[in-house]
Amino acid sequence: MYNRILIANRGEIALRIIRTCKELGIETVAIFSEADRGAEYLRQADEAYCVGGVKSADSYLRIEQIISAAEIGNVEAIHPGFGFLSENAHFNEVCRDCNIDFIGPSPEAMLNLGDKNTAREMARAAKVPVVPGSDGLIETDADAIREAKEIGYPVLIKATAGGGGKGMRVAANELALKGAFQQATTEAQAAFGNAGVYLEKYVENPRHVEVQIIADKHGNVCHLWERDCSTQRRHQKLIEESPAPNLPKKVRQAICDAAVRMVKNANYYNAGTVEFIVDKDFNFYFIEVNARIQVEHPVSEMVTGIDLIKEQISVSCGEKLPFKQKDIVSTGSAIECRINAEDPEFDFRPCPGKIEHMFVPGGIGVRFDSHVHTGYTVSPYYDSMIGKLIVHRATREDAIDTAIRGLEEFNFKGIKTTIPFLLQVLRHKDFAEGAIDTKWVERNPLL
Ligand code: MV4
Repeated sequence: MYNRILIANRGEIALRIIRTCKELGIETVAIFSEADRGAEYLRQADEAYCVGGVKSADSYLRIEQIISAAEIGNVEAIHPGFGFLSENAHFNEVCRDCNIDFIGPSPEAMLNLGDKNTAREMARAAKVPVVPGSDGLIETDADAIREAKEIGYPVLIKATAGGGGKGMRVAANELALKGAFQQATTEAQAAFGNAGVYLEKYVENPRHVEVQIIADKHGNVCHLWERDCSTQRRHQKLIEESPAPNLPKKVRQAICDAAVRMVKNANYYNAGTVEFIVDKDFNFYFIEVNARIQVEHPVSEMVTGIDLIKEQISVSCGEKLPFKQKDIVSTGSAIECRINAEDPEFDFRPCPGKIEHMFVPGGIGVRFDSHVHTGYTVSPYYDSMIGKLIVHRATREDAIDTAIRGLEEFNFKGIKTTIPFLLQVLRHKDFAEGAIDTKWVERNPLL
């Protein structure tokens, strides 16, 4: 096992990783920007180095500064967390060149899966269902029109370098397609430096179901069942849960099996998530692979009892997975609510500032993953997520009740949070019925 690792991240996930390292007897080196200097969570690390200014581009994204901290800190590995450099294949490769283990997949697997059209072709090769669509990238207007006629309208234009909803456009007919194709190409070039786009049949109001994977470097791949992340707004997830409500047992098994096939075929190791959309008839289609630990990983930890950060670290240093698929049992129901410093009454605008006072829930079945405290100042420079309330109970009904009870127990003074909005969703009959799809929030302008 490693003696010492560097955490190339900040806030909640940095603290989450430090906590597991402590339990494993691994020393930790943290990095911080000028905005995070002096933050309480950094005291939990054994060492901490400043890597630059308040902007992410001047600190958490500066590869040479992070590698310098890793050299000075004498670490054997870097955990990238999520966001920032976590899916940057170049950083991954630089780590390898510097003889530092990147706690994640190989740069090659990351590069292949990072290209959505390539990932889609890999899914096809692994007999994982993909949405009917174009064979490869679309080069011209005429290409687009011919393919769309075959697929049937409406079609969705996706940027191959996109993902997470970036660079997508719906076209309802041939006229709209011509304009949308040109726009999508231009936008993709500007945003990603890659103009490649492909077409898919547009699936109306799908659910978002994703499968948590953990794989070692010896070819062993296990899934930790699925999460439903349909409660989202403008591609920002708000609530995630496991198991997915109302998913027929056979479909659940088929999605999890498909995710394992996908990852095995890609020679992927470490933690990853295979994302699917599910239509109203429970047809499921591969969307993309997220080659990192995700924000919502705790719901899978709660239902399986597996510490995913621990397994990431141990497979990274070459250990075999300590369990077999049949040992991974999903028990009860877990729900995660993301608590953001945003004002839901004003279009979820970020609300940075000082937390003058805070009270945090606890009790049976309650976990709060967060780095904030009374007196903490939420910075305007980073993501507005300040913590995650995760509940785990025997049944989904009880989990909803505990989540509501927990959210009601919070008391934040000084900043606005998404808690009132989360409560409205959890109290809604559609949520109780497990009837939320990815367009639900946009169709229900609450508050
Ligand atoms: C789709 C789709 C409908 N049809 N593909 C958005 C994020 C990206 N990961 C894939 N996304 C979608 N792909 C086809 N062919 C609808 C979405 C989508 C979505 C997917 C998952 C979670 C939330 C979403 C919100 C809007 C649209």
